[in-house]
Amino acid sequence: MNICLELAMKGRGKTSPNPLVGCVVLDKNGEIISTGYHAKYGDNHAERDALLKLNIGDAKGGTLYVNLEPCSHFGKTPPCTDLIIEHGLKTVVIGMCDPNPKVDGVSKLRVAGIEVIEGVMENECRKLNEVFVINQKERRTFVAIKTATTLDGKIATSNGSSKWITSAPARNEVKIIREKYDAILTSSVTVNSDNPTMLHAKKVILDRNLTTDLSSKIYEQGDIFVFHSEKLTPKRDKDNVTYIKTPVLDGGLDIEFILKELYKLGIMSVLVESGGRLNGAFLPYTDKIYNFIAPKIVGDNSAKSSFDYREVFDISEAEEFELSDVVKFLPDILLILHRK
Ligand code: AOF
Ligand code: ZN
Repeated sequence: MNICLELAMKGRGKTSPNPLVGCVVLDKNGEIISTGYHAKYGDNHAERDALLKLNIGDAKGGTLYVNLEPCSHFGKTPPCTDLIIEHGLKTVVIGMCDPNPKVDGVSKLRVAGIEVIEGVMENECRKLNEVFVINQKERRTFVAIKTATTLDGKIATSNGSSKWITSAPARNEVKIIREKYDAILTSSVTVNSDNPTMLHAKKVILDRNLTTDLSSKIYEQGDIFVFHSEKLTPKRDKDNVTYIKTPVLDGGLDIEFILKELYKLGIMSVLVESGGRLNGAFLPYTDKIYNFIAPKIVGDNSAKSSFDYREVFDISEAEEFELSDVVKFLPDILLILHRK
């Protein structure tokens, strides 16, 4: 199953809205005779990729490992269960059930007389496909926030100086994290104050009053979706920019409306990279937080905080997250947290 997960990861950033899947086939003597993975959306499923490399008979009496329950429906490709049955496998070992309601591969395999072992390394498998699980079960975009702070939770000084809080290894990791998300999202405040490049295929900018300059670096590349107040009509056009009129709620753009639009646009996961206000606005909808921490202290209460959106008097009102992982990118660390 570990090999399945490693193979599955090769498809990272290329399979959305589909899952990351890897597959290993063993013959009846327990020798690995083939492997496969889902390389990109629309390509063969992992099981098909692995089995098509074999002749019928090679895997007879063998075992197939896959991190996700094999599909039993006709989608872009025919059901993987049919191919598994045709190859005469004796056992199928599955990491996790497919949350896609169209899929009932386990029963189909069992009816065909194949032994099915479920839930092997289930936690690791669920973690790998956390975006797919939320998309399938809740029919919404997975939301993550990335922030980089000092020890005292600051993302900039009071006058906006922030380059750089974290060092090169952490900043390089941010590029790797971005690749896992269908889109990155930021605000007009960040674009206007930091003029970031944010290389990505899809970028979302929340720009209520259309104050960002089309000559900003962020507009140079990628498909860009600008959400702005429905009261305004954009005057300037650029080929890679789509404008979306958005209702305004309590002085800010309606985040629920934006998330629904992103889902309709096929953006299955989004990484929010912005300041304290927008981070706060997205917090109620956030599944995951990446918090880089540099071993530095600003020590100024007027410096900008990573979350700054409300007044709180009782500590019990604090938003709670669960720590999933801690990784060193020395001299900094990365905390990965999930909603409790
Ligand atoms: C994948 N790759 O390796 C496996 C998948 O309509 P389709 O053909 O794109 O099928 C997509 C569904 O197939 C997907 O939602 C998931 O439930 C199931 N398994 N999908 O893209 C794979 N094994
Ligand atoms: Zn399949």
